Order: sequence, then structure tokens, then C-alpha cells
Amino acid sequence: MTVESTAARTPRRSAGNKAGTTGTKRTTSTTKKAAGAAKSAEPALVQLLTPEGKRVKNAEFDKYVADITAEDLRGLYRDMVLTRRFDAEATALQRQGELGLWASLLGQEAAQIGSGRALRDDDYVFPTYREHGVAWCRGVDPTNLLGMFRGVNNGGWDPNGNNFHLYTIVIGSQTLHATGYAMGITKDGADSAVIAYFGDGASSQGDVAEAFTFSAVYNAPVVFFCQNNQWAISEPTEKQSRVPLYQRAQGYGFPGVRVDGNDVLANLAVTKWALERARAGEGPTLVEAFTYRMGAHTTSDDPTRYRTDDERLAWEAKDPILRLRRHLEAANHADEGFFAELETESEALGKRVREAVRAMPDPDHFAIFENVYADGHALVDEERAQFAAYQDSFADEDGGK
Ligand SMILES: Cc1ncc(C[n+]2csc(CCOP(=O)(O)OP(=O)(O)O)c2C)c(N)n1
Ligand SMILES: [Mg+2]
Repeated sequence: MTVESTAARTPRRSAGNKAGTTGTKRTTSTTKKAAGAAKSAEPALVQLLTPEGKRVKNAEFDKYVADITAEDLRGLYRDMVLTRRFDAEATALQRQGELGLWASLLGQEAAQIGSGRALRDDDYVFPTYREHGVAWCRGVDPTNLLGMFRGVNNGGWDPNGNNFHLYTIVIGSQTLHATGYAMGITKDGADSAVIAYFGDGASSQGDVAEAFTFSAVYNAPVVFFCQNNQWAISEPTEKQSRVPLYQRAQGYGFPGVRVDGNDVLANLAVTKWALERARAGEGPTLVEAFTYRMGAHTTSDDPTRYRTDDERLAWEAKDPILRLRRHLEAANHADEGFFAELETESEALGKRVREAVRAMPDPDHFAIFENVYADGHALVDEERAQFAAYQDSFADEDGGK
């Protein structure tokens, strides 16, 4: 398999391997040295569109996008633009106090739209908390994503309505859910596939290691789609692994591939390939989408505390939306009218989302106590009473109003 041979050709991170095999405790300076060595030996990735928007040939993956039309390309562009617009609106709504928190996907549109559009309706998705672009592809209304971030519901959509599971905050746990689900559907005789999204930081979790082991041994039809956005809050990828993340798959006995995460075509092609493997009974695949979190981890985070502007600027030059726009324009696949219409559509989406969020009714303040246990519980009763007293204290301040 070419993907595995690509991995085998990849220069290993020598400093990292030595540290890993000796098992000695590493000093900070060794860690820094290893990280530096790793940077200079980054492996090749699957790329079909360069940052300048030039289509490059790829002997292995071209066939997965061979029949793509100009209309399809415009569709991918539209998906990315609208997702980014929605995301920007959500960030603004948090800043205006309308949402408690927001986790932006800025910069990861190609990874999410490319992989999301590779899915069939009957495939099942297990996301993290940042997969707004995949949710878009699944047909989950963007306003439904915002209820949880406003604190007015416990999820916001029916997972079975769009085969898109609820967002998962417990890092990495959804890879196990996905593996169990994938093992289950094979017993039902289904030929659909499952995809689990997770981050570079999540790849260090025990749950992910267990998911890799079980899915490999049981040949589960699951694609592990790791968006390596270079950061796990303030921890860089160098602190997560001594080898490029996609190479971890080899140790579990299934293929791993690194794809340019900012190239929507490459993500589409590689994910299609991985899904086909799953459907053909060939088991799991690890896709590492090498991308960048251009914004903060969440609206509670200040990335200027731990990373440089230079790094962000270097990745901005590889912007996923800009590169597809360059390609569309160079190939005469889209005219000014298309871009202008999309701009209008984007603004309309922003307005719709803004109005919908502001109109979301507050839940009953006591409802939260009803969802802890199926039956009554003494501690919950005590806390409910405390909360009621707290609420009443405001009534006193208002002169009993
Ligand atoms: C089990 C668990 N440990 C820690 C956290 C706190 N936490 C929230 S996000 C995050 C970083 C995740 O980084 P990564 O997997 O790279 O995903 P990204 O946020 O970059 O998309 C951590 C440690 C958590 N939510 N769950
Ligand atoms: Mg990350």
C-alpha cells in the first residue's frame, strides 16, 4: 500500500526516536532539541491544490476526485465560506454576551468540509466540539449548534436525525464511541462507515489508544480523522508525539496518511479512500489533516500568550478558502456574480443566526436538577433547595418583586 510505503520513506525524527526507545526522563533542553529536529524533518503530505491554488497530480488519490465538476468545486467553496461566516458570527455573539463560550473552527474549514462531503448519508459521525463545518455538511442547522454554547439546552439536535452525534467535550472519548458503533453496525450487516473526529491533543488520550487497538483487532469500519491544528490549547504538537501523528497507525496495524488539512480537494479524496476501505471490510484508517487553528482555542483563551504572530501569518498564507478561490478564478470556474451572490448569502446567514440566538428562550432555571438522575436523590434535593434560596435572595433585594 502506497500510503504505508510513503510512511516508511519518511525520515524518522531521530532525536525523538532515541528519547523514546531509551525511556529515560527527558530534560527540557532535550525536549526543545527534539522539537527542533522534528520541525526540519516534516514528512510529505497528500496535496492536490497548492496554496497558490494550482492543481497538482497525485497518482494515488486523483481518482477519488476525478469526476469532480466546476459546480462541485463552487459547492465546496460555498460550504467553506458559509461555515466561516457562521463561525465568525458565533464568535461575535459570544463577545456580545449572547453565548457563554465558542470554539472557533477558523482555518480548519477545508479539513472539515472536504471530509464531511466525502460521507454518505448513512455514514455516522462522532464529532468533538469544533466540527461546525462537518455539522453543516450533515445538514444540522447552524442555529442548533448554538443552544448548548448559550446554555439553554443539553445538546441541541437529534443525533439520529442527521447521523451526527452530539458534540463531545471529554477529549478523545468519542473515538471509543465510534469504534463501538462501528463494531455494532457490522453485526447489523450494514455497509456504511463511521468517522470519528479528534484533535492532536486528543491523540495522547488513553481512550484513543484503546479505540485504535479495538478497531484494528475487530476490523471495525471506522475512519479516525485527526485534525492536527498544531495546538492543544497552549500545548504544541511536539508535546504530544515523537513521531508524526499519522505514523502511530502503523503500530496498531492499519494505514495512516497525512493530508494537507488546508486543501479541501485532498481532504475529500483521502477521506473517500478511507471510507471505501472501511466499507470494503478493510478496517480502520487514520487520517491526519495537517492544519492550523487560526483563532484562539476558545473565546476564553488568549493565544498571544503562547504563540507567535509569525506562525499565524505563515499559516494565513495557506488559507483554505483563499486557495480554492484562486483555483476557481484561474480555471474560470466562477465569475464575479457567484462571489457577490455568496457574499449576500453569507450576510443573510449571519443575520439569521444572530436573530435566532437572541430569540432562544431561557430554560426553566430548575430544569437542570431534573436531568442528573432518573429518580430523586437527596444531594440533588439539597442543592435544589440551596439554589431556590439563592434565587429568593434576589427577590428580597428587589423589594420582594
Ligand atoms: C478528558 C479531558 N481532559 C482535558 C480536557 C480539557 N481540554 C479541553 S480542550 C483540550 C485540548 C484539546 O486539544 P486537541 O485535541 O488538539 O483539540 P483542539 O481543541 O485543538 O481542536 C483540553 C485538554 C477535556 N475537555 N477532557
Ligand atoms: Mg489541536
